[in-house]
Amino acid sequence: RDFIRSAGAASLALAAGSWPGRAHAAEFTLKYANNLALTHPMNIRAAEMAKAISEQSRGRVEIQIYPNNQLGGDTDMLAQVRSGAIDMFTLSSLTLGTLVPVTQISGMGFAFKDYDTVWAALDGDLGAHMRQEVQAKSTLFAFEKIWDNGYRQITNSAKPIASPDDLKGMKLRVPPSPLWTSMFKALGVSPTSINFAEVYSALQTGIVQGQENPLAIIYTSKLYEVQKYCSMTNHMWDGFWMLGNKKSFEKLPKDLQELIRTNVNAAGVKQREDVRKLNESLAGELKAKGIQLNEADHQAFHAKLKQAGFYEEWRKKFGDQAWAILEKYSGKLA
Ligand code: X2X
Repeated sequence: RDFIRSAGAASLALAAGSWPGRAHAAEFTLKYANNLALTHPMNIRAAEMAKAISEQSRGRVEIQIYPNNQLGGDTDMLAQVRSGAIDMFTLSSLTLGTLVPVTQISGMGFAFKDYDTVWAALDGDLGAHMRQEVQAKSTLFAFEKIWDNGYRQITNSAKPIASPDDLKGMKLRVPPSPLWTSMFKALGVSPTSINFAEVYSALQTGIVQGQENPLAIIYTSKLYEVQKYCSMTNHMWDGFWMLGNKKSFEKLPKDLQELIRTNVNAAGVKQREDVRKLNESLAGELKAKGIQLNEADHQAFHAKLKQAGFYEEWRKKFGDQAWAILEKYSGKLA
């Protein structure tokens, strides 16, 4: 908690654009937006990253951070980074799939058995394939090292979820992405797509009863204030691509592009360690906040997805080439 509290102050200072020591206007200013709380490791490491880039470029480059949906929801920020209104944006690979469909492939249910497998895939040819598609089919590029979100768990206000049958009739929210909707339809519910910016209020007002996210987000976005149960389904891993607007970066001198790339990727790797540690340590904190945690039957969820034809549906959508790369890491899914 001290780790979060102290670093939160650092990112607050930076978010206000008032980092001490910057004496003059920068030659190049890049706007970076995200959808997470200031205390989430994403913003803690982003604040450090921005400071390092400013110092190493001797003040020539300033990264202005707009955290916590300050510039709108994910759908708005995606439109802004595509147009160049903002220059950088960390977006879930699945929500990016509304623009470049194949980037949803990293969110396949139960695809990665552990973090070694996640990074082997995402830092390997699966991530490379996704980045090539982003580069080829949009005005964006994705930095090499994807940032971590974590394994996702289901929270709700009604009851513990042990198996898919417990989801019956439940009003669940998912982020905007065809794969997320398809996954929960396969599990037997009709999920509602809502940008993260509106999730807390949607839970508070009962528009939806539940949602799914890693523990680090449930904690840092205080969803424990509007949820009673958290069921450890680990139904998928999720990550955030640090996206850049191609034109914004082409304007920069090559040496500054390289300096930014090195620092962005270094911050992403540090953030992964923070998120893994946080996700592994928060069960006690969440219990203390009044959340009732329970283990869920992963086999039952995995079997339900298979029986519903979820894997077969997405193998056809992603195509054999991408699917073969995925199964190198996941093993046979469909
Ligand atoms: O929207 C969500 O649930 C979040 C914060 O995890 C993502 O950005 C995918």
